[in-house]
Amino acid sequence: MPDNHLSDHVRSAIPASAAVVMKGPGGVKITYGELIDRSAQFANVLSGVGVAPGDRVAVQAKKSAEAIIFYLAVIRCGGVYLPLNTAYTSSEIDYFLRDAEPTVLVTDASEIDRLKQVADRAGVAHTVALDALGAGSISDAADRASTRFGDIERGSDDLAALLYTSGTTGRSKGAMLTHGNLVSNALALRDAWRFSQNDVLIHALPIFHVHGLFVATNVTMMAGGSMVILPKFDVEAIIAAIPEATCLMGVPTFYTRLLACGRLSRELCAGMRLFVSGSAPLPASTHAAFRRATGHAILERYGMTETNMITSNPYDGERRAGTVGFPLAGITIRLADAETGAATAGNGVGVVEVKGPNVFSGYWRMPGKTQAEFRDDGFFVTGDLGRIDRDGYLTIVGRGKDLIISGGMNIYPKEVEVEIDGLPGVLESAVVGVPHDDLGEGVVAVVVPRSGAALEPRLIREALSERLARFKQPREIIVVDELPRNTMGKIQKNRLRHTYAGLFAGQGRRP
Ligand code: MCA
Ligand code: AMP
Repeated sequence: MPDNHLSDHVRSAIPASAAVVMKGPGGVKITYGELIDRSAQFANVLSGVGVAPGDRVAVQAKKSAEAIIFYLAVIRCGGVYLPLNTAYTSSEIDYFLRDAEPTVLVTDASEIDRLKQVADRAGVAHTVALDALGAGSISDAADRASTRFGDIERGSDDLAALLYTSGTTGRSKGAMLTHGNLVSNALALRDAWRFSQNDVLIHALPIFHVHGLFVATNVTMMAGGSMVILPKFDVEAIIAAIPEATCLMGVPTFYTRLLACGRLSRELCAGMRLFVSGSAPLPASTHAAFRRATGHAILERYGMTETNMITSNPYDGERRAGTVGFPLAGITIRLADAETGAATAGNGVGVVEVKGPNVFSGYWRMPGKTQAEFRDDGFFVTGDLGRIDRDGYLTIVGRGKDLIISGGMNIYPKEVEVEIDGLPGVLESAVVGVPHDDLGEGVVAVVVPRSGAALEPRLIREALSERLARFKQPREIIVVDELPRNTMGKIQKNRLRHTYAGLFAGQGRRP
């Protein structure tokens, strides 16, 4: 049975070896010894202000070495880490704070005046600052705290993190992840991907999702390897980091942008041993082009906020383009009919269901929704449609859920539709994802005005910018007289996807 705490594992790394190397402004190198000491200081501050086991600590902070250390500190003091996308607007933050009732909110110093008001109204006791350079009121307090901290004991089933994921009903749900979920998945991935203390991971993902926070960070720390932290994805910075690194983890957009820059070569990537892709489907053509350019077969894996990572292509053996490989150690998957739950026969398509130590313990304060997503025998229904071939490789062929994935970010159309439908002059709307060369899918809103109303896409766009994070905002807004419906009166989103399929054709990354 693995030790419960991530920090138990982190402690076994060599104290003098680099854990986190932050590039860019505020660049800093932190050893494992310093990571343990500094996280103890943060943990002392958190305990000092009353963070008790199970209390939520919400963090909407820019990416920095200190932010990663702070995450470890929350885990060490028994708190529940609640990361928030830095793109979220005040109105989105308001919902999360009221729902999760955290004891502490950490925000960037430049946002503290605005967010403190939101936090105060939501009853958050402490709002503190941590900026991109790792400075701020929480760092100041940590400077004065002891570097010794006895980790609060937590069981495998105790909560470690709460990650919000939007829902098909438009209301975000907090996925409750336990210490057991995080530790078991990190160990499974570390072993599957052969991570060791010799690894140097280029970390260019945001740290508010499972991918950048758990997959990248936990796996590297569990192995005692180093992370080269880039503030965000940037082609030039990645190309500069590759010669010093061994691994990269990214969403498909990372790989299409790297290929488009034309500077990848076998020589450049000679010291790299692994490129991982996930969070959205990696086109087989990208896989092939990357192999031609670098000699490396990208390893594609599949996961979900509620389940951490579920499957992975093999480290040794064929990494089959277009597939997401096999279940990780200790995890079982099966395919079933979405409605009846009956097992899918042969190599047919069914909804992917999963069971194992990786699967979350439920949605925060939503027992009904939790129950609806689990089968009686404990399998979690992912909502993804898959097929398993004769050799056991899983392919994700589509989604049973109404979800758009743009540049690896999830957008639930319902959430956007609710906002558009609430605007004056709007009768109804339908939001769909259509192919986009750079982002995989681009968001399109098709809007019907009320009789006699004239709708201006520009005004809709302006109104949404106050309410929704930028990545959720439609890239195109199209006003039409009516939406296509089937005989039951249901909007036919497939027809809309078909009609607007070419809307972003030939559009790579916007200048
Ligand atoms: C930024 N913008 C986006 C996105 N990102 N719009 C749509 N989709 C996006 N993903 C907005 C910006 O606000 C900006 O708005 C405009 O698009 C252009 O930004 P650009 O400079 O092109 O974007 P970027 O800053 O380079 O970011 C693109 C990115 C980034 C590198 C693909 O979105 C990213 O790092 N994505 C990774 C997300 C991730 O980690 N997903 C994992 C979650 P304006 O033009 O108005 O200024 S899924 C997960 O965790 C599960 C468990 C799993 O399986 O992994
Ligand atoms: P999230 O809700 O952010 O955790 O996103 C999880 C969803 O991302 C999954 O349910 C899938 O629909 C999708 N996803 C993750 N990895 C892959 C992949 N390799 N291929 C296809 N879809 C993926």
